[in-house]
Amino acid sequence: MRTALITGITGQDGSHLADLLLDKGYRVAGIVRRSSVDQSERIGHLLNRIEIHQADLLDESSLVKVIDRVRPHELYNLGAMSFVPASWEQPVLTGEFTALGVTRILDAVRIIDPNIRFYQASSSEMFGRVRQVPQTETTPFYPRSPYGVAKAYAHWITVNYRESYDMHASCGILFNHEGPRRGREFVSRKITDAVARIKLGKQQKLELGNLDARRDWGYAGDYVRAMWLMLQQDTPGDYVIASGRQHTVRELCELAFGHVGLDWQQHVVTNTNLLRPAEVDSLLGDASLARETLGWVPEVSFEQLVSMMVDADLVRVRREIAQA
Ligand code: NAP
Ligand code: F7E
Repeated sequence: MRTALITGITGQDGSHLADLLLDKGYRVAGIVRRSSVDQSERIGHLLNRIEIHQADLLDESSLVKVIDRVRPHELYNLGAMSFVPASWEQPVLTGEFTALGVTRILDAVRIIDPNIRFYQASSSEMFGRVRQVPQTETTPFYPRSPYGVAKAYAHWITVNYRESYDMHASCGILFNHEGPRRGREFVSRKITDAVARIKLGKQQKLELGNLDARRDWGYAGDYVRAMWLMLQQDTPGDYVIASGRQHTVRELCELAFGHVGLDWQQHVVTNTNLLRPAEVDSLLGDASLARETLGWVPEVSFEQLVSMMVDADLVRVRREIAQA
């Protein structure tokens, strides 16, 4: 039986990846940082099938102990401070979690067993003010937030450990991916949650920032499959994972409100406080390498993704109303 260890298992991607690996017959262990409250909202359905270990990306000795205890064949490093606006509020902490945390975990792997296959969650935010359209594995980075800068460091330290210590370490340069488990502060979920609440009479208006931003959005369930595929290859590598289609935030609003028969323009108001100090205006990925080498193709379209998210939020908000 193969064993996988996941950091960030309580997050959107961690929960989807745990679902996928359990389906494939893996023993799945997850790292959670200590908290005084329950963090298992997304993995509640898995708690009797996975192992949970406490450790923190800020504390290398805790990582060494858990890796030694679990002895995984594959380690997926998904833990990070992942909300871009928060990275301006806490730039140093973002660097500690999202950048140096990766050195700590790579070093823990090197110490315990350098044969463990390692996945690093790199991000399209590294492309920032884009140097090429569409973006590929060779497009130069120009990050536009402390988060993007931290991810660029994390990406290169992973490449460096691969080259220095001959480790099977791969980076997935994932473009935005969403789903019903997405955190509610991210724009897709903020919109679909508001659509459900407005439709059911619990909210009137939705405040957003930059409606012109363009993103290449996909479904998280499709994207975690790419992570797994990278670690099944004989040789490690870096892959862009993207849908190859781009939409504005405005189009996302139109589609989500339209799905329940509402006119987005009646409900959305812009608030300049939600604009970022430096914006990533436009991202569009070219996943040809992943398609050709990994055989990866996304299955859920943007339209299906938005409908899926609105429908899930409608079910949840209806349930909350019934329980109130
Ligand atoms: P998410 O929902 O925000 O989950 C982040 C996870 O990291 C949570 O489980 C969180 O645990 C954990 N974490 C944060 N700080 C930690 C620490 N100090 N020690 C241990 N764990 C810590 O993010 P996601 O959307 O699943 O994304 C997964 C990874 O992919 C992240 O690295 C993100 O930056 C990257 N990424 C995401 C996207 C995307 O569009 N979703 C695209 C490219 C790259 P708590 O529950 O304790 O907060
Ligand atoms: O913003 C605009 C905002 O916060 C998308 C993370 O998973 O993907 C994510 O980062 C766009 C931006 O995601 C609001 O200005 C407008 O242009 O959903 P988001 P993100 O910043 O692209 C990358 C790939 C990651 O790696 C990150 O971890 O939407 N926008 N109005 C807004 N965004 C938010 N959050 N809230 C608004 O009200």
